[in-house]
Amino acid sequence: MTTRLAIIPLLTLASQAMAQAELRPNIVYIMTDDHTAQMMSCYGNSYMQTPNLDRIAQEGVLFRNSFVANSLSGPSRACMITGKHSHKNGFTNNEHGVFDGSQQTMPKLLQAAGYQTALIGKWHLVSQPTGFDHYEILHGQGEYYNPSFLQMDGTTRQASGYCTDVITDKAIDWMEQRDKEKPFILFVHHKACHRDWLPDLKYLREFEDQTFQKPSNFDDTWQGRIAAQQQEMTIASAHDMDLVYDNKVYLPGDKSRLAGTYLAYVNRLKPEDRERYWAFHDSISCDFYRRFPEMRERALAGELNGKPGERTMEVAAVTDWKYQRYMRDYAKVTKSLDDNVGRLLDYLRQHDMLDNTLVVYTSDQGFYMGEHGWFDKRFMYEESLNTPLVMLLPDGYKRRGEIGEMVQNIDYAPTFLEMAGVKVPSDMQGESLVPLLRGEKTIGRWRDAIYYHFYEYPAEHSAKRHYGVRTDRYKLMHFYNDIDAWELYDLKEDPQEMHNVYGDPAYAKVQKMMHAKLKKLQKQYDDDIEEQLKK
Ligand code: SGN
Ligand code: CA
Repeated sequence: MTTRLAIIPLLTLASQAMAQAELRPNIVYIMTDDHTAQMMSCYGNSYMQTPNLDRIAQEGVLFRNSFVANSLSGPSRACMITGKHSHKNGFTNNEHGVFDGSQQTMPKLLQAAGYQTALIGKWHLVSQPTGFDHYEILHGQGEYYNPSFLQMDGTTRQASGYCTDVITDKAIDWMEQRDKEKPFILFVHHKACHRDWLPDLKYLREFEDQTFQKPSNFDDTWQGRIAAQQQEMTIASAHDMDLVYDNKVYLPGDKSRLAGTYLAYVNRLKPEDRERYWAFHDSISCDFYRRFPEMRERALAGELNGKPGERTMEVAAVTDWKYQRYMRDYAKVTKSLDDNVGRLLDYLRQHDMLDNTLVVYTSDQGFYMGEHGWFDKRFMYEESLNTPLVMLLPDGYKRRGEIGEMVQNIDYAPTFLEMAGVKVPSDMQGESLVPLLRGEKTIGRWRDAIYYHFYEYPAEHSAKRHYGVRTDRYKLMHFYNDIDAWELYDLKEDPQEMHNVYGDPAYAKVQKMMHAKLKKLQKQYDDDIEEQLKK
């Protein structure tokens, strides 16, 4: 009798524990590089169709106001795995940092809680990954063609194929051989759609008949915005957007700032593939030289620029041509990405895993597709502050459709931890998205502003250092270091951020309110930049 009585509670406890373990969802986290919402049809854009990403949004949730804390690869990744802003996780920029892998991270906490943890693809944090049972990572930015992967044993192995396919294959292989009794988190980090947008050869001819419509602020002259005037990320500039490397206009012997890098990437193709590559791109190069015979030398030397408003007809025509090439290449690369997201979803569906798996699709930041005349990111203006975020939710999370609350990439770590039943450490700065995913009412309880800080200057593209605050309607930014310039935008009246209203008496109250919000967030997140600037 006593024995039976003792056994019952034990059994109950065991089954409770099993039920708990079963509730812990798997997490498939797909993060791309430089993929922007303007190039996703589920965000309502018509440049291209992304049916597989749309599937996620239609069956799950789409975050309309999703932002990064620092619009650059390494820093964004560090924010994501630590749940902390850059000044706290220590990885503020790509060029001078090494991520301190001894610090607390979300993968480590999940691993300690019994999750299997794996990472495939771009890492970009310089130090070796910590907290992963398995990893295979690209070196730095990685390569599109036959990419090399650093293995856990320190050796490098070159894979055969197109990077986006290879990363997906490796992700699926890992899921096949994992311990099926345990929950897992799998980080699938693509190189696509990062510069220099080298497409899969099967898509060389895709989008070639499409003419992309330039954004209406393509010819922005950056009035009232000093940092914008001084950047080096303009499509029109042959120095910033290299005719050879970026636009793939190359005839044997051509030299440009980045021609060597371009050839090294293309030469990774196997000889027969290289032939296919050149056969197509020779026709593009010939098209350029037929149209603009006079411009060749200046373009290759990076001298073709023409500030907005001062562009000759010819420079404007070259710029339009470059824009079409840029958009087509980016779209081709993105098409492979969408296909491969479809492959992963199919795998999860075929293995009946979707009920118990959170699938996240996001990017390390947004990107300019010609807005303000630009490519690249870095600035706190909308297109690069935003990052796409769509999720398929496991059972028990009933929210569907669009979510309007402002969320940030520092929120992912607390979200995954809470879903896994792991206590969120109090020093994490992000907020768990779980209440939003459960469909709970958050009115008056969700954040009303986000904080941003970008550090990588002086550096490529010359985007000045800046920090700022954004609410649902306004944005205040301060550019510092070798300038001292404030900008304020009314996003309702001026969604394209063309009119800096800082100092405009009509916005005096808003300005004061936004300064107060900025101070509050800097205090909350413990960023003492303003103190440092006073010294
Ligand atoms: C490289 C690119 C830049 C890009 C940075 C950061 N230049 O340096 O255009 O801004 O990466 O990108 S390239 O000549 O090497 O292509 S990030 O997404 O990794 O932060
Ligand atoms: Ca990036």
